[in-house]
Amino acid sequence: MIKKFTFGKPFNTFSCVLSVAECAEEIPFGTVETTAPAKSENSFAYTCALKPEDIVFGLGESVRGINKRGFKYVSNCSDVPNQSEDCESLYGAHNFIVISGEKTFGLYFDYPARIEFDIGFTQEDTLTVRADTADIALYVITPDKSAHVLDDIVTQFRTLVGRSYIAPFWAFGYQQSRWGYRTEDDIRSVVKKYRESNIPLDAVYLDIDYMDNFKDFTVSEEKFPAFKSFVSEMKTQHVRLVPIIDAGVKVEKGYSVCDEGEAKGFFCKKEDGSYFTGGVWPGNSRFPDFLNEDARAWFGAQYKKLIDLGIEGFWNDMNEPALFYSTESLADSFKKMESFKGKNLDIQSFFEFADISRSSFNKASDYRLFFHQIKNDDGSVTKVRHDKVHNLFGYNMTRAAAEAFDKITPGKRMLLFSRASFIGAHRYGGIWTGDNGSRWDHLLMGIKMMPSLNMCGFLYTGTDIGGFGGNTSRDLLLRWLAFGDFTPLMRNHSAAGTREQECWRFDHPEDFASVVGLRYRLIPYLYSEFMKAALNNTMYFRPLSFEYEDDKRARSVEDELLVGNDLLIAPVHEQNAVGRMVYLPQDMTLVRYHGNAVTEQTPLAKGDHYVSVPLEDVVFFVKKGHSVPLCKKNASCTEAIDYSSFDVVGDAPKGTAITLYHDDGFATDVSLEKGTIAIKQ
Ligand code: MIG
Repeated sequence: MIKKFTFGKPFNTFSCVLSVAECAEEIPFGTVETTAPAKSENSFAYTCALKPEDIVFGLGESVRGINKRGFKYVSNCSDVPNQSEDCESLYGAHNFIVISGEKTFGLYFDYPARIEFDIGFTQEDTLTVRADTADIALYVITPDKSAHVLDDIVTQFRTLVGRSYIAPFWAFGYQQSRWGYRTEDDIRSVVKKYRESNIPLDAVYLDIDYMDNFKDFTVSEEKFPAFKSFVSEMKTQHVRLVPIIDAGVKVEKGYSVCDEGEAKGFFCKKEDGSYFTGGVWPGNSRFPDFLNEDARAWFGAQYKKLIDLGIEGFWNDMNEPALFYSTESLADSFKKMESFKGKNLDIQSFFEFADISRSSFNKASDYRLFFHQIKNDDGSVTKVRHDKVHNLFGYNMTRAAAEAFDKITPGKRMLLFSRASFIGAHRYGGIWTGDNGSRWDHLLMGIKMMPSLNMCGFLYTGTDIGGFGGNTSRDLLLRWLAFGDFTPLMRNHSAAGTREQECWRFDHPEDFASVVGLRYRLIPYLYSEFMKAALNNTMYFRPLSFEYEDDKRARSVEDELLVGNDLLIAPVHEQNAVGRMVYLPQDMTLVRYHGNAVTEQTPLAKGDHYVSVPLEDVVFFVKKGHSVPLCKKNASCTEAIDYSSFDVVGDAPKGTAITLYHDDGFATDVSLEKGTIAIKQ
């Protein structure tokens, strides 16, 4: 049951697709205090008590545990190049939580600006959600069923916010990226090495260097003299190229995207009506007004330039939006620096001086300098200051692209994912989890983020495998790939200047061929479970506690996940570990994959087990009585996956019918009825 409570005049975020009637009853479970907006900050506060055994799930892309208790999180889409466990905000704003305990209920705060979730941080027995203005729609969701209440609440919520984005089949293959590929030949040699090493590959990413001077929707002729034929050359190798699109549009006379956007008034303006200018990769840039539907349609139409060259997928970046500086903050910095000139600096003032140049990065005051022109139903326009709707910017950039794809390539799925997001964006694209580092704790952080993202509708998601910042190592990359085998987006990505981390660069590339190869053996199962999750509004990754709700041990497990209906994974995430303790919430079969083959299937009883996992092995578990199909042979790309007959792992009685979801991988018109096939063993 979903109850809606409205405070003030909420901004329409379009995150919900169902309209729920206003509830006249008292708010159940908690209390809301509001104060007149003029009076103070924190004019909205929802408070409820937490019992010691309560778990709080949710918040999508955020740091720390699957259980969010004990910390404060702030939904405020942020460019966080050095994310760590103490970051209150990451790139996404996903205001959905579920409190699980004696009473289990979900809360969704539909609100487009900064909002704070104090989950037993200030006081361990209190949850408080605070926002600066009391214009909020609050949805309270209680279970309709008596069992699997967490799944039930999530499905109700997901029905409220609409079906998740579905990626094309090829985007379930292994993908290689690096900020640093410059030319056609760079990419050719990456692909060649993958093929030579028998490590499968389906896509290579083009980071900002493919563009002409970082100008969106251009391709550098110097680096890619014949882009269109290069795209098709790669496609004959079964590799798709996926270019990046940044939110900032370079200010340059004669650059059509800038000229047109300015002429049509589609960029964000300041109070005085002049255009806002911020610095990002292209230097001085304009920011498309993605909250204005005409601007959105216009920006979306630009993607056609690359689609016409054969491109079938994009990643949208820098759309928090990230701002290295604005004209105003830069002037301010210079003024401050000037004031230090000629002074005899003491060490304190030296530190202040040294901090000035970086103080313009993603500065809160810059987000108050520009406005959106929101079109109302009657055609009138409401001007809204950016900070009041900040968390909708990246979401609407993704929406701009997805809505345009429907027109440019009707009926065909495109790959699309974004860095910044809000609930609602999950209908238009996936997200990746942004700039992590080549660190063991970031591998674990990614594992823990997956179920929370799924709760919020983001199913097509994954981490930068191997780590984005810093230098990866062979062991870290192998362990990360063994987890990445199960994430719908399986992409290895790294930052410019870090150690190159394509799989074939490391000793014994055959070990990588086996670990990545397993992904391709499993894709029929993984894709099928993904599609079921998308079409049934369920989760692909679940914490153990969702299924084994009465099992106290299961409720505390944070580094194991259920993948679909049949599998459990317990990734190794510690340096030097040669195995790990695994808690099995029921009897299961341990499946070991080593050297391109299943080498062990051992039944294990419910309980704790020490499982040895050498670096080149992948181990996963199949529920007792279940079986999972594996392709008989390795495939070098998704197109080569053979669906004609399968091996199975697990212990379902012989002859048990196994069905899979399977389709052409491209059509947007999908349904479980149409896609279900019985497989041959
Ligand atoms: O300021 O395009 O998160 O994946 O490689 C950095 C360069 C901009 C941030 C993205 C990252 C990408 C990088 N971008």
